[in-house]
Amino acid sequence: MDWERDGMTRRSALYHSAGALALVCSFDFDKRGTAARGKTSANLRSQLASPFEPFQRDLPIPAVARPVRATKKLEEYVFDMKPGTADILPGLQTPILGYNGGFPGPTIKARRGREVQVLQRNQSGRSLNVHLHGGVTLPQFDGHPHDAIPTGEERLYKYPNVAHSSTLWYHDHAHGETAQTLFAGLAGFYLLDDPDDNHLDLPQGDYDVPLMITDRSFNKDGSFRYRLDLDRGFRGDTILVNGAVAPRMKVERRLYRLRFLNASNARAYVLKLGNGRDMIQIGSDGGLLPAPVRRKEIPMEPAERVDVIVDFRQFGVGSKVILHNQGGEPSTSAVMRFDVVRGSAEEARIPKLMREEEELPEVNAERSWPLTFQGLAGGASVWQIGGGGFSEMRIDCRPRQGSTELWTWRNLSNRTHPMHMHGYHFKIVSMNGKAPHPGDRGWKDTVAVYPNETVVVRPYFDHYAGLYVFHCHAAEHGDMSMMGQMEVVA
Ligand SMILES: [Cu+2]
Repeated sequence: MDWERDGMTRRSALYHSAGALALVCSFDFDKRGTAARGKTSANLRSQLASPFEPFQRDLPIPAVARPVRATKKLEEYVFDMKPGTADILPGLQTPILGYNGGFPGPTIKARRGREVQVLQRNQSGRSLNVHLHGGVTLPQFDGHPHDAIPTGEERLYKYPNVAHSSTLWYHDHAHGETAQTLFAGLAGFYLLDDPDDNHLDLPQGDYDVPLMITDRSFNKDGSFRYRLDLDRGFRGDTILVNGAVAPRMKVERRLYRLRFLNASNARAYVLKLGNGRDMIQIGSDGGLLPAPVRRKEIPMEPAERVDVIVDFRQFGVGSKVILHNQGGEPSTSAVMRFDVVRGSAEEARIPKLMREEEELPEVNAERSWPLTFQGLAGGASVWQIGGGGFSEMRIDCRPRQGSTELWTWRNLSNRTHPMHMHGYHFKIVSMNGKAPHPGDRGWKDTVAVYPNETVVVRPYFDHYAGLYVFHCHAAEHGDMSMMGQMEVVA
């Protein structure tokens, strides 16, 4: 199936791409569309089309949060975690749980060297907490699963922003309930910028675009439909980018920085642009790579981030460039579309070198962690790390602050586990005996351990000492109960 329409007219491309997609919808929308016709005749055509057809809506960009107070050294924010509604399907309101009642939450733009404090007020009706994913924070601000904010109460989180520039995100981490709260909408971007990177002339402003990719299913009334699948994790039949069904985005013929985040519960994506045009990867979880890496396909497990530059000068005005999910079913194979609408003057460039390789301290310990699906007495099964499920009573290891270690994830199951470490970053040493892809050689906080494979990583326990968790970021796996604790000792 050829969805790529480089150089074709907009009209024919629109018809072609819409017709080519066999969409598996979770319910029949024609009835509701017919009923709604009388109400909004102005938008008749979009009412008649299935709301699950891709490229009908413009890409929303999550609002940038405004600090309530800001100095050179500190920015303060106040967020309310509360129920709200999202405009995802035409004519329907989708109930969500969100930061300030929105999905995605507001984007925090932070600067290296300037602290951010977020007062999180929990008005959700349930216990929550907040984890800044990829953040380097003291343990009391990390969102340990048992460190909850009861509903009606608030908590001040302090983020020192001592790490390099990187695409982070914040989300709920309530013990055993993250699959539900993440699914309900509690996720937002946190973009950490380092003024020292300004000389790289990367695309900025409107040309620096955060893209939160999630999957959902819907009930007839427009609400999210969740079905627990402890084995595979939740997999929806509809792709949302920044909360819109496979949207379209008008772009100019110039360089764009696209910051991909997989904020799905458990779905992995393999991103491919058009017929396989290059995306120039510049960053991963822990920030900028040493040098750009050209990629035609980018696999993304839950919680991973990949920053790319796309050069839209290679496409003519009028081109429609689809971002595909190579790993998807028919209804989840289109992620979004870029519509090239006009030329533009270029201010950015593709840098040759971005970041120096750090020298690491010697390896201080080696640890091996089998990942298993374990049957329990009574017939239930749980996911485990190192032969145990999560217990706040157990500390699985005590690395020394300032050291590096070698951790071997041995996946003895037939599901992929995106293994995530709080508080620190690691380098991937090998993936099933092979050197990692150049795009995976930067600092990481989440790594895919594929079924029956082995991944060796080298965490660097720099910055703060204290108690942090590490876990599988397939949310259903982490909840039940693929999570361990490490206490980094000074
Ligand atoms: Cu897992």
